[in-house]
Amino acid sequence: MYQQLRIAVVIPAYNEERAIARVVADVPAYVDHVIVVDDASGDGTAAAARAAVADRTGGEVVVHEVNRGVGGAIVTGYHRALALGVDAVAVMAGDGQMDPADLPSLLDPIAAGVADYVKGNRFRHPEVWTAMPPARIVGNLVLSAATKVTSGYTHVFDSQCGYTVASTRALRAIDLDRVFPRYGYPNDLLSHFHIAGMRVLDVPVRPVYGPAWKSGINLGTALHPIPWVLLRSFGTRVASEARARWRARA
Ligand SMILES: Nc1nc2c(ncn2[C@@H]2O[C@H](COP(=O)(O)OP(=O)(O)O)[C@@H](O)[C@H]2O)c(=O)[nH]1
Ligand SMILES: [Mg+2]
Repeated sequence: MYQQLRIAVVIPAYNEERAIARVVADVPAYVDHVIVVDDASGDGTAAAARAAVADRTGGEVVVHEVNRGVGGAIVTGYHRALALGVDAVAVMAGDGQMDPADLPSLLDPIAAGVADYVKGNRFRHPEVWTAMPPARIVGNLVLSAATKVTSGYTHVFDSQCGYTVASTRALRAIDLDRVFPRYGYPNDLLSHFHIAGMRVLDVPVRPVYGPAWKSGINLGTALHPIPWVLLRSFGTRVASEARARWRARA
């Protein structure tokens, strides 16, 4: 429980056998459910995750038979969290890039009832310019600027930050299974929330890039499919909101 809220943490994990035990162990004790989603890893992630969750009540591992992508793994975790009846669901990556000390800042606006979805913004943290690799900074600035336009949330930045908390109200307001499942997922998710009229906020979080840092994102995935996903979610959002305005007038 955190301020009267029952909390689940969803941890998407793909080939994270070395990091996953630490990530699970570091989830704060006030979190009621820890759901690790192993996205059909080729290594020992599932076994390592099972051993890690055995040490805490409310921990479980869901295993995908086939790889669905980071967004697909998060959506599986969201469905499970909704079934468990929690009030808010956080996402913390299986590679340890989220600092558990930042979780209260993400939960507070939900607990106070002033936001439906809260995400991290590493550009509001002083360490970003030294901690984040330069190529990442450039790519992120471009995608974050584009996502302001496509999602309609002009006050939101650091679109690629995966550290988030959603209220269950927000998760029920959209069709989770229609959100793009691979890289481009966080950008598309924001468009879905905008159509549903959800209040989105970003809060400073610490950028974490450890010595063993790696990512599935490269220039190839950044150039394809993310721009197409952005175009599609922009088109869908604008069309859907125009239809809603037209219906309200009629
Ligand atoms: N690369 C990759 N990561 C996945 C996949 N499914 C789940 N994940 C997890 O999603 C999280 C974010 O992925 P990562 O490649 O680190 O992205 P980045 O941190 O945004 O650069 C990690 O915890 C991965 O283990 C997948 O299909 N591919
Ligand atoms: Mg990562």
